[in-house]
Amino acid sequence: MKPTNPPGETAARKRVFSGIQPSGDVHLGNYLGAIKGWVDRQTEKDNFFCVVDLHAITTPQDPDALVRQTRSMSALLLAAGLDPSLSALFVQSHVTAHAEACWLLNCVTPVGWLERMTQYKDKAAKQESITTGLLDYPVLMAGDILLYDADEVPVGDDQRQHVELARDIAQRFNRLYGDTFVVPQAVIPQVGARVMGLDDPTAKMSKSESAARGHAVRMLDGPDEIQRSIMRAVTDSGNEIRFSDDPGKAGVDNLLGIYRVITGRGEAETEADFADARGYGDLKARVAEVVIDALTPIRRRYDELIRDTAELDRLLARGAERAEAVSGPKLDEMKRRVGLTLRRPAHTG
Ligand code: AQP
Repeated sequence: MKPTNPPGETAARKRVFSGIQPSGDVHLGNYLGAIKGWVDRQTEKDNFFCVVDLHAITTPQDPDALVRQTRSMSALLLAAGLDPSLSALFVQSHVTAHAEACWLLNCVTPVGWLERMTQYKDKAAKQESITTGLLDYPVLMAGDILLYDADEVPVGDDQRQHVELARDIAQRFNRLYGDTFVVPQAVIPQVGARVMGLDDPTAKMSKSESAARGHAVRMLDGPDEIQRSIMRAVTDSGNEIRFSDDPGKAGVDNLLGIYRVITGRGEAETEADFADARGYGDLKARVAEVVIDALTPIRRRYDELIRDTAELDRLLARGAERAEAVSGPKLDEMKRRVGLTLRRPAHTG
């Protein structure tokens, strides 16, 4: 059962699913590449957003920190504007269908498909011992998406390959067992889909690097910290402030991209805004200003929300109930399709 339209509305709203890991510090890349789009379009869609703690444990996590970070991430998404009356927000491990769906999908996914994933290869190269969980990360993600019959998966550019894999898995399951899943589409923003590190504009801004000095603006940084990070951003030895594909100008291009997504200005308008700038110092100062203006209200709302953990937990429980109402029947359908229908008798004695 898919559409959940408000009364009076006829055409089914598109179903949206996306997730974010409660690991490391959330940064400007996560905000501009994913979270901002979720918030801006939530009135038009039927939304499910998930704090993916099962994904987080594919790399080692401190157990107490994981609990704290799962709440913290949830509070941050609400502070950024996710509205629980429009969007179901829940924790992945609260809805057991996700782990079960992953197993069923594992059994139709060739291991070669997973070994080809760029993110797996990058992360595996940095670790001495690679877990099965890390390899299986994209199948768990496919389960997340397919359980909700999501039409759209709004993500940053780094997740494009994983959404394509979810499509391949859906199509293979549909072929083997009959039409079961909607084949989802990745929705990737035109600008902001790959925010680059401030210390190295050739590599994407990343959670695992965000503790490193000068790499990222973290969503909960205060104004001074934001200002310091942006003023230190690596640029080049020139002085031209314009968008460019030249790898040597990637730092300036990145700063202009950040400015453009936050202000909603077009490319030409953005360049015109800096026509009177006196060098890169001016560019950085103005970019810092718009970032501070965007993140300060979010940080203030977060400080309030994180104090009331009981209310936060209640909201997440309500989100999980809404998620279960959709994913539970879908998991039953998957089980039926593959032949897991033998009922266990109520009594053994
Ligand atoms: N630099 C980025 N620019 C634009 N979008 C980004 N995303 C991540 N980095 C950038 C998008 O943020 C969403 C949530 O990310 P995640 O936590 O699920 O995944 P992630 O890719 O693990 O986050 P990081 O920052 O890259 O952490 P590391 O490097 O530790 O794995 C996703 O939609 C993602 O595309």
